[in-house]
Amino acid sequence: MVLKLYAVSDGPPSLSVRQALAALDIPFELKDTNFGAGEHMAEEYAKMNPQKEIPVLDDDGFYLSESNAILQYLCDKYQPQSELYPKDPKARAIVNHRLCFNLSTYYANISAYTMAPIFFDYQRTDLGLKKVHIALDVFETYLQRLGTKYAAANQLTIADFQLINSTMTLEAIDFDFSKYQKKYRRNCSINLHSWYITW
Ligand SMILES: N[C@@H](CCC(=O)N[C@@H](CS)C(=O)NCC(=O)O)C(=O)O
Repeated sequence: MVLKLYAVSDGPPSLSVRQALAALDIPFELKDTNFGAGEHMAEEYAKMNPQKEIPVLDDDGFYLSESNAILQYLCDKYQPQSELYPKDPKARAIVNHRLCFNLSTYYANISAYTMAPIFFDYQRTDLGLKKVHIALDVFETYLQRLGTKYAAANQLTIADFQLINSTMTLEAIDFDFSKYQKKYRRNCSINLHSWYITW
């Protein structure tokens, strides 16, 4: 049975999974989930994901949420040789680290500033902006220390999907990136463009 992905258009975690599916060349059925209409709050949806969050992957009745877990599962099950999720323990640990960093800090700090005020009753505050800069400074440090072309390696990995989509939400509000190096965002944009347009 073909994989089903419950996704919301423009939601960074949903976009990451769609980019990975396209990059790994895995056929899937897109189940467009209407966030505005609260489709993810329905009882039926909660049976797939009690957290009531989007995305959810349905692999023939095996339901998986949390986009990091979905990305890892797709690589492990469908393209185990893919360099998007390297096998070497250290290389994989760096990818896993960047995925955790995105979930705990980078996306958390950025989305609270960029997305929460659009969808919920939150304000953009100086403290929120400070937290965005903390996240960007730490990410910049990781990029400089590792010295690779992408966030976790010299090739694109699943961590880049998450990190670049978090960053993209700042671009959407015309955030001033002049303090930060452009190289990483430029490298990712070139690579991701072809996958964006295949959707
Ligand atoms: N940690 C989750 C976060 C997913 C997430 O935040 N999804 C948003 C849409 S972009 C959502 O479903 N939010 C529901 C809500 O806040 O009620 C993941 O990575 O999959």
